Amino acid sequence: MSKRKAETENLNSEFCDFLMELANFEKNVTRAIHKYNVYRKAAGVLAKHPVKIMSGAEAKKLDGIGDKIAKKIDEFIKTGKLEKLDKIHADDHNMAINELTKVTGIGPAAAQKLVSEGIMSIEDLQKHSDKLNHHQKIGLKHFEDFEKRIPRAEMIQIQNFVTEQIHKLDKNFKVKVCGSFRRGAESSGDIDFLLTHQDFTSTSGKKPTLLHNVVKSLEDLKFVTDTLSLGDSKFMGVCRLPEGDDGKEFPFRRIDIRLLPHDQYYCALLYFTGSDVFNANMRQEALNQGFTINEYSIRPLGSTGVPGEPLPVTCEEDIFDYIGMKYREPNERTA
Ligand code: DCP
Ligand code: MG
Ligand code: MN
Repeated sequence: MSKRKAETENLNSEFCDFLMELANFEKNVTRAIHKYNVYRKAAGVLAKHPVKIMSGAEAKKLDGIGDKIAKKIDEFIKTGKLEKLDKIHADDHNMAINELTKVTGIGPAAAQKLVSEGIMSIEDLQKHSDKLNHHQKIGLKHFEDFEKRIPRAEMIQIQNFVTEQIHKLDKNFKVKVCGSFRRGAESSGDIDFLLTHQDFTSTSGKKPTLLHNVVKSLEDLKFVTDTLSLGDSKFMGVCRLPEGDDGKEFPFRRIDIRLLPHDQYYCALLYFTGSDVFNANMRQEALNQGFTINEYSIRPLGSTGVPGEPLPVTCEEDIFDYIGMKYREPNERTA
């Protein structure tokens, strides 16, 4: 329980809120992913900081907070607002793009195109759903439910429901919930399952039926209700728990399931545990140390920058060790 405290008690939430708003603006509107990462990292660092920040100078002492963000913190403390955010809010175009990207399947590029065609709101989108692909249509259909956070208690119910079903199918599956849940979050935006199977290695050939069978059985139970995309190793979809004894219906939830060969399990576990900002920072640190990490492997970079063979990995700690980084527990991987 105490391990999760960092994610629940945030004494700097006011700053985090405006930093996250700026981050989303950079991601969705200006499409400056680097700036997005900088704001997200700063928000993550402040969220974990155990005391309330009283000035920009104080914030600047923290890792990941530079001059520009320190100035914004001072401005916010002094005036209670940010001029940059006021300007963003005053621009309908920006606000519409931000709004449309809340629909799963609508990325920044699609949102900008829709807005340029005059679609300024979710309501407009409903009138023009012919412009959307299958994924986006499902996203729109469940827009309200997908905006709701999933409480940790329900995440545990989903974890147990799915794990039990998969083990009924085949006991040799390993089932792990990753994402924000594994980082200890009190609520999550979706649920991320990572699967591996005893007989499945990266050299044993593709096992296309393994994941398809899992999805099929969850559909048969009426737990999985929609498929957004399904490949041999990745399923994105929609699920809902059966109603409880009190007859109350659960909201529809976004579910992702990935299947990886077990020799790639720990790189996948690290990747899917995130956070996305933590991953970006760790990948950069790996490059600095002459390695390249992705969701499948860690490989040394030769003098020419060409990656070598994947290194042996038997746990997450191994990956941190290779690049000389101190091990971080999942709940410490916010930024
Ligand atoms: N991921 C990543 N880079 C991305 C997207 C995802 O490294 N651009 C990794 C890290 C994430 C994990 O995949 O933690 C799962 O992605 P989610 O979008 O589900 O993010 P979270 O589970 O972290 O948060 P949420 O509670 O919003 O689902
Ligand atoms: Mg998630
Ligand atoms: Mn996800």
